[in-house]
Amino acid sequence: MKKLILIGRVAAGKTTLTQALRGEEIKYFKTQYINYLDTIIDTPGEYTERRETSGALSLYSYEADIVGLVLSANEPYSIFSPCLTSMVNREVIGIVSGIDKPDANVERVTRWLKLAGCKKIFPVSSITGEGIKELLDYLKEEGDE
Ligand SMILES: Nc1nc2c(ncn2[C@@H]2O[C@H](COP(=O)(O)OP(=O)(O)OP(=O)(O)O)[C@@H](O)[C@H]2O)c(=O)[nH]1
Ligand SMILES: [Mg+2]
Repeated sequence: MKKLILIGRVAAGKTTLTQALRGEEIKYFKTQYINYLDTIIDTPGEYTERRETSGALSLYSYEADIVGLVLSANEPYSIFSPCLTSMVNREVIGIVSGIDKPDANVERVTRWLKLAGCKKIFPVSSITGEGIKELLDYLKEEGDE
């Protein structure tokens, strides 16, 4: 599987998505530091939110094949600035998380991720499992089962 780094604000759903992609039990786990797993790099939301640490994430992205910008479907605004993807020389995909939420607005969040520069968008719910297979298929490499 291609290595994916997940970037997004606190509570965007990165760790829950990591568990869903890995077929693990879904349980709350606060990310306190960069969790470097075999196929996924899960980052703490504070790294994205704080100016002092957000630059480090572009350096970490060089250790991944694909960068995933995670934005929850019920976000009232986007923390990803327009054309942000030009900061890294990796493919950057947009992940709309929590599409099962009652106040989800997938269309609006998709627009924000496209504005940030993401060409491909994956709407997912780590709780219902919707969209997880599509994302896994995208990350699949030859020889993966
Ligand atoms: N309804 C719903 N809730 C979700 C989904 N994904 C995550 N959540 C909830 O959102 C909360 C935060 O999820 P996390 O996965 O811990 O968020 P995170 O982005 O890893 O947050 P940090 O580790 O703080 O950066 C948890 O209570 C999850 O249960 C989803 O797809 N649907
Ligand atoms: Mg987390």
